[in-house]
Amino acid sequence: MKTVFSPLHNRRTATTELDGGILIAPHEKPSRAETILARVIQEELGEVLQPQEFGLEPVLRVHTRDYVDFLRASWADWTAEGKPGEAIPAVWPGRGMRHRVPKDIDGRLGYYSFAAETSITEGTWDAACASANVALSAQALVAKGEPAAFALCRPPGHHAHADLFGGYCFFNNAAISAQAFRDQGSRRVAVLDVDFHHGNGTQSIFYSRDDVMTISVHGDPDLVFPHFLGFEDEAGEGAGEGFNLNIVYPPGTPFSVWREGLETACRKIEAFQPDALVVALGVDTFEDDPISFFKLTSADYLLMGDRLGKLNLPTLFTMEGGYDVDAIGVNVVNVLKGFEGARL
Ligand code: B3N
Ligand code: MG
Ligand code: ZN
Repeated sequence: MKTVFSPLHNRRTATTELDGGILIAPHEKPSRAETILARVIQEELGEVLQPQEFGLEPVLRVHTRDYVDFLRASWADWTAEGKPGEAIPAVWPGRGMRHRVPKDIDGRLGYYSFAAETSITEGTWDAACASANVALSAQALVAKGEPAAFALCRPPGHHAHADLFGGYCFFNNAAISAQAFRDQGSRRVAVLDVDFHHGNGTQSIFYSRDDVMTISVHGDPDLVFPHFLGFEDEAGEGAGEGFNLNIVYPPGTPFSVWREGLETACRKIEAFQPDALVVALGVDTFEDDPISFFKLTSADYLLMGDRLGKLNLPTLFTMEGGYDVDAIGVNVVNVLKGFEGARL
């Protein structure tokens, strides 16, 4: 399987994340991508390619123009006011308030975000664009006939809504890729999110559509991020009714239980008969992940990949979460090797 990787991920070097009332060094850090790349090379998964440049057009199929303009200008707008730290939202349009875009950068940071852990920094725009190009380049490989490709995206994307950043995400790489498949002639596309967290952005973007099915298996949002979306009664709306599925598990969930959710998801995808599959691949389901509570082992990721491979669909993997840097490379490549093993 080919991997697409951009060294420009390194432009995203935030030094602050709001966690537990203090600013810590972010969990979402450059060594994550470098460790995965090293394992891809070590295990000889396949060729590693640099991304092509797609411009903003495919991004704007999913994100609003005003959000993209905000993101591009946000660091310059922040520093122009002489703010000393990284750009962190601290005020939101709460219930009963006006949902209009303020002029001031503090107001705009709140308007275009849903959480405060994710700082915007000098190179964030460059890295987010590179990450979308990585996804689109890998998508193009699959669209042109590769059975599968791995988009080693950083920053991740699945929390980003059409006009909201948060959860370490700016552009929704999985959604942008799913839309690209549709725009290139796929009639139906499925997005399966196996990250520990709910793919709230992906769900929201496709919630009223029946051409892109969204499924996420994740930790109970009553207990974990993103807290306000991802419950099992969210099935889609209007034409999209029945085309969104959330499968929720409690703390301590082992693979023996998690795989039942994967099986349910796979059966729903099989019935949908999509032309392409996008897997939002996070490995923060790992037993030693520092911010999550599932108990998957490194060996389990081989079995996860095997089941995904048995779907026998043209498949794009987009990299999402996973914060145990010592294990992230092994776990990600195990999914991809398990997938390829099922296709032999
Ligand atoms: O949820 C957290 C969080 C939880 C536990 C932590 N510990 C135990 C140190 C620290 C932080 N923070 C909110 C931001 C989470 C963003 C999740 C990004 C992700 O992986 N999405 O898939
Ligand atoms: Mg998920
Ligand atoms: Zn996650």
